[in-house]
Amino acid sequence: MPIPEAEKIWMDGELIDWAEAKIHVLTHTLHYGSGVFEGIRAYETPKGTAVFRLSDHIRRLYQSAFIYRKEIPFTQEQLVEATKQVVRANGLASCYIRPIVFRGYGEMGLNPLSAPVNVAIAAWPWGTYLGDEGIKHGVRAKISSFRRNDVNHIPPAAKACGQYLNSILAKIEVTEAGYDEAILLNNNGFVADGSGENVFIVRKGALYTPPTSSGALEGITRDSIIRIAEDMEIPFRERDLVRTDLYLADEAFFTGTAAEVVPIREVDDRVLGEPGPVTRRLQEAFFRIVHGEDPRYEHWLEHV
Ligand code: PPE
Repeated sequence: MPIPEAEKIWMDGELIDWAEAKIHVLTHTLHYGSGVFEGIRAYETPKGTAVFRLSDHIRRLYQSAFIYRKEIPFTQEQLVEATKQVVRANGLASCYIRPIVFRGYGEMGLNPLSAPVNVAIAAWPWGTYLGDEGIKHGVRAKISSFRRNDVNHIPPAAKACGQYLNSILAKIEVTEAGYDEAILLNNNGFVADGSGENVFIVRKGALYTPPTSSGALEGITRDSIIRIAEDMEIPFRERDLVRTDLYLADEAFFTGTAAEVVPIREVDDRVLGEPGPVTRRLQEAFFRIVHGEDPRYEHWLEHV
C-alpha cells in the first residue's frame, strides 16, 4: 500500500515535517528488528475525531517494551497526548496511527540495552485493510505453511518489529497463491491468529477464539468484540481451535485495528459463505461504537 502522506510526524518530543522524519542507516532496529510498535485508529464521531481505546494501545506499547527491557523516555500520559497532537496537527478526521519505539543510532551488536531509545508517532489515512469487498462479503483465507512464532522463541505477546517477519512470510505465501489473508497455526497445530488479525469462529450460536497462550496477540479489537458479545449475551469461550474447527465453522471472522472486523468467506477453499448473522451483528455494533453512535461504549473513545 503506498502511504498517503500527511504533514507532521511526532519524533522524540516534537512535531516535525513528514519529509524530515528520517533516521540513520545504522539504526539498531533497522538491523535487528528491535523496535516495538502499535497500530491505532481514529474515527470521525458526532463529537469530533476520537481515537479508539488509545490508552489501552499505549499501555500495550509499554508492555511490549517491558518484555524487551526497553525504557521509554516518556510517560504513558505523554504518549497519549502526543498521539492526539499528531491527529490534530494533521487535521485528520479519521486515520491510522503508528507509534513506534525503536533502538536508535549509536550502538551495534545484539545487546541492545545501551543503545538509545527513540519514539515516533505517525498518522495517515488508511482505508479498509482487506478491501471494501472483503469487509462486506468476506475474504478468502488460507492456512500458511509457516507456523506462528513460538511463545519461547519470539514472544507474540510483544508487538515487536522483528516478529512480523513471521507474518510477512505467511502473507507472501498466501497472497501469491491468490488468497486474501493468511492464518497461522502454532507449533502444536492449534490456530494462533492471522498475519495481522485475531481469528474468531461461530458454531451453534457460540463464539470462540484461541487463547493468547496459542500465540495469538492479545488484540484490543479482540477484547472489544468479546465484551460486545458478552453484552449481547452471545455465548463466548476462549478455546484452542484446530484447522477443521475453521472448516466446519458456521461463521468466521478476523479482528484487528487495521483490518477492523472482516468476515471470512473461505478457509483453504472450504466455503463458509456470505457473512452470517452473528458476524454481521458484531460488525455493525463495532462500527457504530467506533463512530460514537453507541453511548454505552463512549469510554472507549478518546477525543483529540
Ligand atoms: N494479531 C496480529 C499478529 C496483529 O498484528 C494484530 C494487529 C492483531 C492480532 C490485532 O490486534 P489489535 O489491533 O490490537 O486488535 N495488527 C496491526 C498491524 C497490521 C499491519 O499490517 O501493520 C494493526 O492492525 O494495526
